Amino acid sequence: MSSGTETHYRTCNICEAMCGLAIEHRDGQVLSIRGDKDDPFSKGHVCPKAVALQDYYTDEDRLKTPLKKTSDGWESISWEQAFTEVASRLRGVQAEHGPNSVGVYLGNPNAHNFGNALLLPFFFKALGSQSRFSSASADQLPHHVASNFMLGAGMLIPVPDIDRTHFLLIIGANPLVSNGSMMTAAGVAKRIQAIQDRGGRVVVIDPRRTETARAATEHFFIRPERDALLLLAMIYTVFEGGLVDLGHLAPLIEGLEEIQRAVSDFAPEVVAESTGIAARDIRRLAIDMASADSAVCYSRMGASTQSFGGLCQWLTNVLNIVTGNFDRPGGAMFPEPAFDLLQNKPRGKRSSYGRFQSRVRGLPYYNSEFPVSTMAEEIATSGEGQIKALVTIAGNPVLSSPDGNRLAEALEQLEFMVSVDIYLNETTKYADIILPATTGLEVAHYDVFFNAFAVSNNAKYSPPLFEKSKEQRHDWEILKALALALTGAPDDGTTPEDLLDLGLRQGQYGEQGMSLQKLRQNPHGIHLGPLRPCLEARLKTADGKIQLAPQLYLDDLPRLRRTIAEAPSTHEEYPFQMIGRRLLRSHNTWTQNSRRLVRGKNPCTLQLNPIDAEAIGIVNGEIVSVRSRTGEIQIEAEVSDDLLPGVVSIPQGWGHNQPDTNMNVAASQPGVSINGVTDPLRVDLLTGNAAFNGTPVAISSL
Ligand SMILES: Nc1nc2c(c(=O)[nH]1)N[C@H]1C(S)=C(S)[C@@H](COP(=O)(O)OP(=O)(O)OC[C@H]3O[C@@H](n4cnc5c(=O)[nH]c(N)nc54)[C@H](O)[C@@H]3O)O[C@H]1N2
Ligand SMILES: Nc1nc2c(c(=O)[nH]1)N[C@H]1C(S)=C(S)[C@@H](COP(=O)(O)OP(=O)(O)OC[C@H]3O[C@@H](n4cnc5c(=O)[nH]c(N)nc54)[C@H](O)[C@@H]3O)O[C@H]1N2
Ligand code: SF4
Ligand SMILES: [Mo]
Repeated sequence: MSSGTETHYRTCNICEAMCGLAIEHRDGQVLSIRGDKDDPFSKGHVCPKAVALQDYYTDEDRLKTPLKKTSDGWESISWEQAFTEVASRLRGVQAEHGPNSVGVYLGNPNAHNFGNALLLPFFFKALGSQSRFSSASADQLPHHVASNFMLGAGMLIPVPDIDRTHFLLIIGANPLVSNGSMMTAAGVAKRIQAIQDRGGRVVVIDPRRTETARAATEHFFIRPERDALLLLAMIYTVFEGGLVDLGHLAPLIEGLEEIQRAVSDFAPEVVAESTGIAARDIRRLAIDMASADSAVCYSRMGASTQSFGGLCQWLTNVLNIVTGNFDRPGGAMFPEPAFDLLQNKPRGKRSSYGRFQSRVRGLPYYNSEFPVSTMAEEIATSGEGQIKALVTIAGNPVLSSPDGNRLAEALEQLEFMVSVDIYLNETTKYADIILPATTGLEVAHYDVFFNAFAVSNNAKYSPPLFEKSKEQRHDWEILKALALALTGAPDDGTTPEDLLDLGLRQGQYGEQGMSLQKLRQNPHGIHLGPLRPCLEARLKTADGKIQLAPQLYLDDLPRLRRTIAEAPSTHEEYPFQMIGRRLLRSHNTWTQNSRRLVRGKNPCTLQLNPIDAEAIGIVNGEIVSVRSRTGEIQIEAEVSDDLLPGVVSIPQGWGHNQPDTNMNVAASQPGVSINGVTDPLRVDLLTGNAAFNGTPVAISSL
């Protein structure tokens, strides 16, 4: 190492995997970014996106000072002016149209920034609006609703104990590319290989032969949105074979008989044709899972962002429970994080599911939010309670939410919009004021959420590598300044570090000396041990029981049962079913402004099976039209037998070709937005989650 070169250790904040990084730097410049082999959790794993963190730091397109839209274009204004104007405009709208006329949309990076997580409550309290939305309802909402009703807390999430299991059943997730979600497990590929090396099995259920499917022991194609049927038939088989084994949780389980009754209509023979999986395979899967030394079913985006996302996540838990694999090593387990979001949550206080219905379409409110699928109509539909102003915080819903074009039209109707973001992009271009935040290497980091989904217990704090410049503000500073400007309250000086330290000291490792100072002394992070059975102590239901059969799930079964008789696609006009996919070299909509990540061949293609391509006369590489009820996009076709016939796949997070945006690198490989053809009317009616998967589309040559 040459003189003056230092190594900084931190956790990557891009995705959920919590990879430890070792960053060599000198004189304010990054020399290299590698996996930190001494990080006890990630053990040196990284993906190609980690290296791009330096690009966002140096990115010339990134905004640094507040911008105000004027008739002559964007004008730089001072922070003081920005905060005063934003507060007075928001209060003005509320004074005229009521407190709920200001909407807020939170995007995914909020979950990767502890300053946002800890300061947002102050901002919300100051604003006093119930019109809140987030990307959670285009993502993992069904997981939270299932935990809320079964375990008493939406944040009490079962996580696959991937490092000890003997049988991993993956439904609708592609962790080899996504690096795991609601399963924080840096280096998933190695962990999946290790299951097979120790004589265990990995089975993937997916309409596409994914990267994960290729690495698994076995893969079954399934028709989109039929996973709940498969799960019911597996649970049926467990009862049929007398294989129910509740293990140590037996005294805590309520509702076993109701489950047995509920699954009695769903024998494997009944669902085989509909799912596309043979009855004997379904039986074998269920029996193998029930008789494995330990086993766990893990279902994710493919099983959540679909019309039966709520049922899928409930039934995933039920399957893990009835096979004796809940809260047990090798099964679905519960992390005990050092900063515990459930620390002060009393028993018997479930979240406010359905306390309100959305104004226009009556979708359920959950955890103080309405589903994002209803945001555009709540802005565009006049009447009492209409949203007239919007705050977006680290979100790009024009590209990320269903029918983004319709949302863009709605944004144009707003009286006022403000965005806290790092770019002038497809969403923030509609704002009147953009408040740019620091990001990545300029920010301190601690994972308050992903430690709660991690496959072992760990804690790690990363200070900023580079000090932000004087003109810049952190997200949390912006949120706090807005809260103070809205209320006129004085600043009491609270920082996210103060709140983090308090939580660490009050948490379950506090007595053993856990604190922010201790984490500062351990820059690689501290391992706190493997997951342990702990559910009985962590349960938050009023009676301390696990509710296996909450009524609202039983009531949703007839809606699912009706699909058994339906053909795979019931739309003559739109005969294909579209699903999404993720790409290793991009994260959602925002990482594409790194040149090293968007080099090479266009990855944003429509994949379709050769049988389908031939039937409609499409050749590989051709630009084709994809049409749905909501719109049309044009995209390059990639013919591949990885897709089930009748199903087509398009990546999410693309479409950086809009005028008036300034992500110039991203524009060199723009791709197209899948959400130009997704449909906000397609939701899981139980949770309100967006049903991206299975969108009916038509494909044709241009
Ligand atoms: N069709 C389809 N749509 C999908 C999905 C899908 O699979 N298919 N996936 C869904 C999922 S899982 C998700 S999570 C959502 C994501 O939806 P969003 O959260 O709306 O989208 P992101 O691309 O994560 O947007 C991040 C925004 O934050 C900004 N940003 C990045 N870092 C920072 C920061 O440090 N501070 C601030 N203030 N801003 C920052 C970026 O510039 C960008 O504008 O998309 C959903 N949409
Ligand atoms: N590289 C990269 N990593 C990421 C992200 C990224 O954009 N890029 N985004 C991050 C975010 S925000 C999230 S939420 C996670 C998501 O992490 P994952 O859940 O692993 O995400 P996907 O890769 O979208 O996997 C969904 C899978 O479901 C399949 N599928 C679609 N419809 C169905 C269906 O009806 N049934 C079944 N069984 N399968 C179906 C798809 O083919 C796909 O393989 O990834 C995170 N990690
Ligand atoms: S897998 Fe996720 S956390 Fe790890 S380096 Fe890649 S983007 Fe960062
Ligand atoms: Mo997500």
